[in-house]
Amino acid sequence: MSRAVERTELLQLNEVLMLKDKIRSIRRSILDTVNLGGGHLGSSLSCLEIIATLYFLKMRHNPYRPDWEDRDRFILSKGHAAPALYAVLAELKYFPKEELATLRKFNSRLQGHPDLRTPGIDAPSGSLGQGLSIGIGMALAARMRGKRYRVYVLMGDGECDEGQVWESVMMAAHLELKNLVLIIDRNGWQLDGRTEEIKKKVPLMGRLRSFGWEAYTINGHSVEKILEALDYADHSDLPTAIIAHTTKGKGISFLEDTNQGHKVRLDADQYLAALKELDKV
Ligand SMILES: Cc1ncc(C[n+]2csc(CCOP(=O)(O)OP(=O)(O)O)c2C)c(N)n1
Repeated sequence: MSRAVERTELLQLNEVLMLKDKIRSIRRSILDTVNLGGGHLGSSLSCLEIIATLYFLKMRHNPYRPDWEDRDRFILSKGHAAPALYAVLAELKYFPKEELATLRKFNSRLQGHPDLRTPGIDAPSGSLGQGLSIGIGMALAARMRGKRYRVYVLMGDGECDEGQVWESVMMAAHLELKNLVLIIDRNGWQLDGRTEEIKKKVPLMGRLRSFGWEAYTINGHSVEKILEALDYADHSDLPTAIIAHTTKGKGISFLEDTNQGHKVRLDADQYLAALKELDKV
């Protein structure tokens, strides 16, 4: 192995370690934000590593120029996980961290679901099922304008029940949008219960492949695996779907893999217990 390769690998290892540290403090910041303003705690905690890896290690973007034309685009199609996205954007200085305390307040730029008024938000979302369609438009625009930017869409597994998702899955394959990456937060829960009890999603990967996508499954809490999958997608000739297996409520034992944290504000004892645990994740 050449020295240059060794150095690149070392640098990446360093970046991954630093990001894991950051994720630990961002998880606490999400807890505090939701504790003050309310919101979807469990749904935010399940996708934090995905959003953080994209913004810190993968996407080309510039917090000082949120509307830079050549930036990679991110669409949080499961818009109710906005607290996770806001916490990452604040860490990157898209807006002051103190603003997180205004979540869901009147006149705040940080509403319960992403809004274009917020620096760093590329698309409004919240009505489930629409993000991939928006992503297709952006990816197609990049191709038509000869731009190199890539488009990342994060969707919930319950969200896959929306018919529009499958129309857009078909369209992206038809258009061979290789600059489009869909990440599915496969936490196994949706609003009314376990995904497989509400409407079977398995075989999710097989379905996506049969629609003409590149698709694979990863551990959605492993920064290394997320990064590897995203890097792999750079070389695909097809649109890519990454099914990221995650745990709803990750990091707070009494919320983990339950739906209790779907939308919750913890009481004082729970909040303190959660804080203690998050320091250990
Ligand atoms: C079109 C639409 N219908 C219903 C809702 C209400 N809703 C908010 S979160 C949610 C569950 C989503 O489940 P999933 O996509 O699995 O996300 P998770 O919170 O489990 O990560 C629903 C139905 C919505 N936001 N949009």
